[in-house]
Order: sequence, then structure tokens, then C-alpha cells
Amino acid sequence: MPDLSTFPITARWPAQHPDRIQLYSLPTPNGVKVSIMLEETGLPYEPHTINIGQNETWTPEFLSLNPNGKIPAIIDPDGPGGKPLGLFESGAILLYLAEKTGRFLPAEAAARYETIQWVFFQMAAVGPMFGQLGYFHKFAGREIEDKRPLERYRAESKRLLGVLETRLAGREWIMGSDYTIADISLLGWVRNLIGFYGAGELVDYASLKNVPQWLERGLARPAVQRGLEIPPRP
Ligand SMILES: N[C@@H](CCC(=O)N[C@@H](CS)C(=O)NCC(=O)O)C(=O)O
Repeated sequence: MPDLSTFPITARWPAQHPDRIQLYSLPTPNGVKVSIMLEETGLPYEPHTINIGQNETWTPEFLSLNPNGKIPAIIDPDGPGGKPLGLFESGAILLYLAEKTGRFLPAEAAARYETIQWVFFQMAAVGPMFGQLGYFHKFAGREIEDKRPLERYRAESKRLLGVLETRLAGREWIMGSDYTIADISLLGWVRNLIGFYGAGELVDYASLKNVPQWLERGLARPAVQRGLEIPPRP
């Protein structure tokens, strides 16, 4: 049985199954990328709920795994060379799990880098911009009188959706007929923008055709449906 006691996070969130991947997360758009990927691959894992509303990511135990204080993070007891590996940043985790399993990332070099390019697009643009739109439209930023920040993130989010709309023309998934980690990285964010953030009208979501159809296809996948609810909310 692997010994995970060298990871201080396991003192606060003990591993019942230290031989399984330990997932520290919450079903937010960044968190569900990893739970969906784990569900899609069928890798055995043990989820731990991290209550960000109670600032649990800022505890010393959590910070020992992710000094950036954000979910999701994992420990794979069977990492490279059979040694345990701790990892944070959802994009890095998706790449790691794709390489570990040989799934959802094309083997052919050009297609592989094209997929990674779209994952970076999600990480660098879609996530941060949609997140800011959520802050200024739904959360504390709503109260701010100056509407320029809201307008900036609204316009940028709308533009990014347009990029996706064009990419998905004539394609079932971001990479065509193959469902990949690019889709896994993006599905939760688009769903959240029009769902939880209630920003569909702001970004004129109704004018799009390819993105809504892609989202519907993604949300119909049983692994996506399961992943969206893992770990259970506090
Ligand atoms: N770039 C990071 C972003 C992670 C992130 O922003 N996580 C949010 C939840 S979606 C979080 O943990 N927030 C807690 C906080 O900032 O206190 C990733 O993709 O893993």
C-alpha cells in the first residue's frame, strides 16, 4: 500500500484508499474538468470535498499541495517511476491523466499539439474571462457602479464564444470526430456561463448554433453527468 503521509494534505483529508488517485476539488468549472476526466478514463480515485466558501484552500495542509491555493489538485500514488506525484493546475492534470492512460489526447504529433493548443486557449482565455464576467455580473462585482469592467469581460467572453462557434462549424468536437481533453476543459465553463452565472443573454448565446449543439452532446455523456457532481458539494 503506498504511503501518502509525506503529503501533509492527507493529515486533514485522510486517504481511505491510498492506492487510488486522491482528488481535492469541488464541482466548479475548473474542478469538474478533473472529475469528468477521471470518470471518462475509469481510473480509480478518491474524491475529497474542499470547501472554498470556508477558505479551505488557504489552509497550510492544502497549500502544501498547491501553493496557489486553488482547486483542483491531485496526488497519484502511482506516478512516474511508480512514485507518488502531486499536481495542481487543471490543464496540467488533464495532460497528465491523458498521457497516463493514452486517452483523450491524439497520439499523432500534429493533432496532439492542436489539442493542447485548445486546452491552453481554455486555460488562458476562456476560464479567466468567463470567470471575471461571472464576478462582475453575478457576484460582488455586481455592486460596482462603473460598468466598464463588466462590459470589457462581457465583450471578450462573447468574442471567445465566437471563436468556439467558428471552430465547431462542421465538427462534432473541438478536434473533429475525436472527443478530447480540449472538450473536457471547455464544457464546464460554457455550461456555467449560461447556467450558474446567468450570462447567456449578455453574450447573446441564443444567436449561436454550433456551441449549443456541442454543449448538448457533451452534457449527454454519462461520465460528464457524473463528473459534474463530484465531489459532493459541502
Ligand atoms: N488555473 C487554475 C484555476 C483554479 C481556480 O481558480 N479554482 C477556483 C475554483 S474554480 C478556486 O479554487 N478558488 C478558491 C479561492 O480562490 O479561494 C486551474 O485551472 O486549476
